[in-house]
Amino acid sequence: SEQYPLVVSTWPFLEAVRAAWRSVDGGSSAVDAVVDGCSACEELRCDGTVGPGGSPDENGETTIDAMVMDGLTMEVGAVAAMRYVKDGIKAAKLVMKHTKHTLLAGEKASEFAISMGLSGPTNLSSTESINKWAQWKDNKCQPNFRKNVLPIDNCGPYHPTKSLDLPEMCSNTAYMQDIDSLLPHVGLHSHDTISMAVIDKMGRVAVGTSTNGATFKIPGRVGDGPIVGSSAYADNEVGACCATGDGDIMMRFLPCYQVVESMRLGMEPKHAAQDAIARIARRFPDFVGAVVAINKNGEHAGACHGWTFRYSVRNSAMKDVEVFTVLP
Ligand code: SD4
Repeated sequence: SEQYPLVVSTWPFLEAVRAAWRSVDGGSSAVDAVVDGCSACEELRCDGTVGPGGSPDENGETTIDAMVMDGLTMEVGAVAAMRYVKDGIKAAKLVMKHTKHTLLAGEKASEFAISMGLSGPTNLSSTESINKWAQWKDNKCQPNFRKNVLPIDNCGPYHPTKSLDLPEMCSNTAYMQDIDSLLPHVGLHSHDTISMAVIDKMGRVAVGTSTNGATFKIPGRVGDGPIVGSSAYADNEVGACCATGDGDIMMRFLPCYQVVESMRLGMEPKHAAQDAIARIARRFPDFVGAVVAINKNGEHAGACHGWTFRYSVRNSAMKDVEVFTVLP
């Protein structure tokens, strides 16, 4: 069908989508194209929140959550809170291809990745991540992810995602350009995660995710990135889904599993995406997040809550990547 191949990604990560498109248009498998696309984002350090040198945790360290899923075989590989190795999506693929496991975590994930030939140990900090952390650390009232603890200097307690009017800020282009100066909060930037879906020329579907997770998270925190069915899900029989947003909330609902299963039962991508987001919003009205759904016909649709979402699409009918905007 002329709907294949197809590449879809959260946010306007144009270079990542172009890299995946070159790969899949050249005949690569959906899995390999997803790895090429997400690797491009890691190398470019998309947004300063993917790959090395992004979002530091409470201790100032950058770690990586990543996952890849093959919708043909239903194999998954993932790494969580991986330290000292910059190639998150490649590490995830090594777990998928060379182990019977699905998810490796922490330093042991790093040891595995290095043993399989990825470079490391590497210091994942950058000047940018160190400065960002130092500024946060110096602020006695710094917002953080701890709750039910005595606030420092009576400054808290904080509810990070509640302290900002995100939809308004997202429609403000200054916010997009100069995120750090406007963000007194922790957690989500406007686009902290690449999650990508590809359908290759043979109609095989794959998804992948790579992220540094939430900024100033408690060390050890694992988000939705490496959780299958949460940040992404693929099934050749149906299609795929990619998610971004507040992983601490979203991973309780497996929104991407929900989207794919709803499409399996006959829902259109748009309805499936909206339904998955609505299920979360009913219980957590303040949550911030988005999903993008694709079916096997190459139809795509997004839904979001608490912010304006943008996702990228490339297929053979397009001259270059196109960006779609979804309003909450
Ligand atoms: C996380 N889902 O670790 C990621 C963050 C994200 O847009 O997607 N931000 O919670």
